[in-house]
Amino acid sequence: MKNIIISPSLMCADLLRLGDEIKAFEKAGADYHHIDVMDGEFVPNIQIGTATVQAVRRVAGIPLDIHLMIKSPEDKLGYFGIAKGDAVSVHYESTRRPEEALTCIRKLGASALLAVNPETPVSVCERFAGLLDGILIMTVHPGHAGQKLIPETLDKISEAKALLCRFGKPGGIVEVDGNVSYENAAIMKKEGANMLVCGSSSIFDGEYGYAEAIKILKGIKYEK
Ligand code: S6P
Ligand code: MG
Repeated sequence: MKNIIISPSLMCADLLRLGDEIKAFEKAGADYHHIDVMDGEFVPNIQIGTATVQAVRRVAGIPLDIHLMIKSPEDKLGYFGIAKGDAVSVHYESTRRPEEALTCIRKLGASALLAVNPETPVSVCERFAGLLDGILIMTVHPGHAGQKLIPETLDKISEAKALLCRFGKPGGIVEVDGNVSYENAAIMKKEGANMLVCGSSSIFDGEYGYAEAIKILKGIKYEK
């Protein structure tokens, strides 16, 4: 069975109990903590600041998956305490200097991902393929949890996988973010996604406990 990486979105967690939530995700089998950073400019919303990212780091026993939805991320990477083993995504649409951002992320020992908005073709990643450890496909518009999947984005998952293979990275990360429900996750995995951001559509919907939810998303048979 393929190894599916699970990254719960902290933005959807109970923020007043964040330390407990972090421990609960880890106990349940999460692989990363997904942290959405929004600057109110690249996206209208403002979320999860640098002090919180560093506080999460202090208690986290697994790496961070930092999704930067901020303008000119290359100028701000130093604020996040990026560490070896993390995954860090910068948006193609947010910067004129993606090479600089990706190079800096890799120098810090993290995996560098280029994120693409629903209307951005995957082909924009080709120019930067040599610097990429993966691609993040936004399956909703960045900025808010609780949105509906944009079906046209599903084809982009297999395109991202094919692009990474073409550039000699068959094990590269193909991350999907947005309305990753149990049903949509099955389709996304078939298309080639190997990293799932889990939010209000799955592990936080209250249908299962975190451990059961993660087992289902990973494709491990779960019997109630
Ligand atoms: C959205 C953000 C996401 C959300 C996640 C929420 O801009 O990047 O990471 O937190 O998608 O999940 P859901 O299931 O509510 O779409
Ligand atoms: Mg995200």
